Amino acid sequence: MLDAFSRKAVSADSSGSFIGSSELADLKAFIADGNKRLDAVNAITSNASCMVSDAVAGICCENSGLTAPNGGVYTNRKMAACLRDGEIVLRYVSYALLAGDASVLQDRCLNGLRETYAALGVPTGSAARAVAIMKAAATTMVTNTNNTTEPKRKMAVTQGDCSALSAEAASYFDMVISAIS
Ligand SMILES: CCC1=C(C)/C(=C/C2=NC(=C\c3[nH]c(/C=C4\NC(=O)[C@H](C)[C@H]4CC)c(C)c3CCC(=O)O)/C(CCC(=O)O)=C2C)NC1=O
Repeated sequence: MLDAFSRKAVSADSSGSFIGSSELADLKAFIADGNKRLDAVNAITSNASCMVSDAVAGICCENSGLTAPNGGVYTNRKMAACLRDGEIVLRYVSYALLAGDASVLQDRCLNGLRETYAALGVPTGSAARAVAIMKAAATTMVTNTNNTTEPKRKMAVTQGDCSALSAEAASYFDMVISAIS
């Protein structure tokens, strides 16, 4: 598993070069935005169960076949597995956002997931849609612009521009979607 710092060392090593000034500037920016990043991770993790249940409810509303006999979440066992998978994905996205690097998500969550889903007959289109709903929710949580649920979900944080962190979080959700699609 890599983070923003070890990633720079590994890529410099692969070209046999020292860490250059542009890499150091990137890392300075990473440190300067550290508190924002922690707030962004907190925004996601404090709302995780709401985001997961909302996303799974969403796919079930959009596609009634999922809860019908032989559907993807038909039986409590499969519904429980689906909710758990949503939580796993969100947890690994939050780890990647904390580290500023996707390797933990890629290596420990997404590696082989497409094959697992194919073997079990988990409908990947619906799974990707659930991830897309979580992405929409998470990006509004990170920018603190969420107004689709109770207003109390807005967090008391120092005002600032979190658009870059929101875009970074979005890119991790996109990796999940492309890994299973
Ligand atoms: C380390 C990270 C990690 C991941 C990512 C993971 C995923 C994962 N999801 C599974 C199952 C599953 N995943 C789902 C998920 C869904 N079904 C749907 O229709 C929805 C679209 C979707 C929810 C959004 C379902 C229903 C199963 C059970 C399938 C079955 O047993 O028939 C399984 C098979 C074993 C089990 O049932 O527990 C694995 C390994 N496990 C891990 O340890």
